[in-house]
Amino acid sequence: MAIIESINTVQVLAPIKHPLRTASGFIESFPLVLIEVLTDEGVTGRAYSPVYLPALLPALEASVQSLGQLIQGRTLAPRDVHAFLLKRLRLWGVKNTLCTAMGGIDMALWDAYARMRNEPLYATLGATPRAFKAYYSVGLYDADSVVEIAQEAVTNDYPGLKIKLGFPTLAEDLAAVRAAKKVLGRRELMVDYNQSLTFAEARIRCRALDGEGLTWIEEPIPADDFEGCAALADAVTTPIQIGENFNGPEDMQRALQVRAMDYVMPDAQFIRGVTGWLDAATLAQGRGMEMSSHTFVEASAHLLCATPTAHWLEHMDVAGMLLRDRFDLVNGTLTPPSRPGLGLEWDEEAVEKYRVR
Ligand code: SMN
Ligand code: MG
Repeated sequence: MAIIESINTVQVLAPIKHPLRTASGFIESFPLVLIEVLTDEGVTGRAYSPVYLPALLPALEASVQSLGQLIQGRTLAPRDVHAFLLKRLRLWGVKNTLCTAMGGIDMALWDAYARMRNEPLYATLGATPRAFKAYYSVGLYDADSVVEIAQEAVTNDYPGLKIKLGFPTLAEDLAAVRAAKKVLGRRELMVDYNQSLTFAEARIRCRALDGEGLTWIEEPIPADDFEGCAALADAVTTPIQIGENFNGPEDMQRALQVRAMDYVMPDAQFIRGVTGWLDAATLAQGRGMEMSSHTFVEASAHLLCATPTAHWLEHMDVAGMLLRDRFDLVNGTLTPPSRPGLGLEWDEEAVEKYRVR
C-alpha cells in the first residue's frame, strides 16, 4: 500500500463566466485551494476546496496544510484516514473551513487511491458511468435580465435552469420566475433564496410560488433551522431543497429526522468528500429521497453514479478554467470521464495566471 508523503496547495481566484449575485452575498471569482496529495509510489491525487471570501484563502490553505501534517506517513487508505482525522479533531469538531479542508483532502486521497488502481473513481466505488441531467446554475436576475440567461440555457440545451431569488418584493420574484419560464418552455426551473427570508416571509413567498411549476425552492430560510424548514415544507406544495450547508452527513441525518426537506443536495466538500458523500447517499436511499449535487461538477459526476437516488447534477463551472481536460456536457447531460481517478489535471499556465501570490 502506498504511503502519503506530502500535500501541496495553491491558492487561486478561479474565473467564472458570470459573477454570482445572490440575496445573501456576491461571488465575482471563486476562491479555491488546489490540493495535491503526493505518495511514495509517485502517484498524485488532486482535488480542490472552496472558501467564501478571498480574504479567507490563507486560512483555508493553512487548514489543508495542518490536516496534511497530521496524515503524513499514513497509509493511503481514504476511509481509515477519514476516521483517524474525525477522531483526532473530535474535541472541537470539524466545521466550516476545516470541514471543506477535510472534504478536499478526502477527495484528493480517493483520487490517488483510484489512480493507483488505474481506474476512474466511479469504478473504484463499484459503480458504472451514467449520464446525469445537468441544470444551469446562475445568479439573481430580474424579469428583464433573466431572459438572456434563460436563453443561454436553452441554446446550450440544458434540461433545467436554477436562478436565485430574494428581491425586495414578492412581485419581483414572481416576475423573474414567469419571465424565465416563458423562455424555458418545458425545461425545468429551480429557484434558490440562499437562506435570505424570515420564516413568515418565506411562507408567503413560497405559497405564492406554488402553482408556478417550479422543480424546487432551495434554502428559503436559514438552512440550519431544520424545524423551520420542516414547517415550511409542510405548508408548501413545491418541494423544498436544502443540503449545501450540511457540515458532514451527521447534519443530514438530523435534518432527515425532522423531515426538514423534500429533496437533498449535499456539497461534495462540505459533506466531507467522497467518504462523507457515500454515507449521505445511504441516508438518502434509506429515506427514498432524491439527491442532487452542489457545485464541484467533476467529483459530483462520479459520486452521483454511486448514489441510488441520484437526481440532478448542478452545473456551476467553478474550476473549469483551471483544468487541462474539460468536463463537457453532451445533450444537457454530464457523464464522468473514464480517465483514472476524478480525471482532473491542472492547466499549469492557467493556474499560474490565476494563483494568488
Ligand atoms: C451557491 C452558493 C455558494 C457557492 C456556490 C453556489 C448556491 C447554489 O447556493 O446552490 O448553487
Ligand atoms: Mg444553493
